[in-house]
Amino acid sequence: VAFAADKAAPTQNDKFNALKDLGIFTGFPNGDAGLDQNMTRAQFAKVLALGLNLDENAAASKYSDVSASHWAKPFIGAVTAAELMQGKGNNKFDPNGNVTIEELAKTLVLGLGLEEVEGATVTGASAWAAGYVQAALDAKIIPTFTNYKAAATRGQLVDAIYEVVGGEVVTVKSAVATD
Ligand code: 6LA
Repeated sequence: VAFAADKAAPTQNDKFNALKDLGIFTGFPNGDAGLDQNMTRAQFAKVLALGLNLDENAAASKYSDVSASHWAKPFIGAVTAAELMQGKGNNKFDPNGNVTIEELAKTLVLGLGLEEVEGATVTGASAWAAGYVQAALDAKIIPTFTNYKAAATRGQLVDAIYEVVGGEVVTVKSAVATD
C-alpha cells in the first residue's frame, strides 16, 4: 500500500492567502501581503475580531483616543467587549501604535481560553505581559524572542491568527478587512 507523502507545512504566504480567502486579511492594493511590515493596534483589533467571528460593537469602545467616526471603532469595541483588549490605561487605546509581540501574546492566550502563568517573569517582556508571554511560550503558540516589547510583523500576526482561526471559521460575519 502506498502512503501519500506528508503535506508540506503551509508557508506564511499560504496562511495569508487562506486568511485572505476568509476575509480576515486583505493585503495591499498591489497584492503584496506585506509580511515584513508592522500592523497598528486598530488594524490588529479588526483582524482579531474577524478571526474570532466577534460581533461589531462600537458602543463598547469608550476610549478617548478612538473617535466616534474611527473606521476601527466597531472592532475595537468588539475585542474590548470580549475582554481580549483593554487599552493601555488612562482610557487610551493607542489605535495608531504598533501592536507588539507581548500584546499579541496576551490576546492569543485570552482568545484561546488559556490561563496566564501567575508570577511569571520573562526576560524581554513587560511586567504586565510576562504571564501571558509565558503561557504563549508553554503552549508553543509563539517562539522565543529576545524582546517581546518589539513591534510584531504582519507575518508573525498571520502565523498567530492562523493558529487561532484553526481553519474552523466557516463564516465571517463582517465586511472584508481593510488590512
Ligand atoms: C490597562 C493595562 O494594564 N493595559 C496593559 C495591557 O493589558 C494591554 O494589553 C493590550 C493587548 C490591550 O489590552 O490593549 O495592549 C496594550 C497593553 O497595555 C498595557 O499597559 C501598558
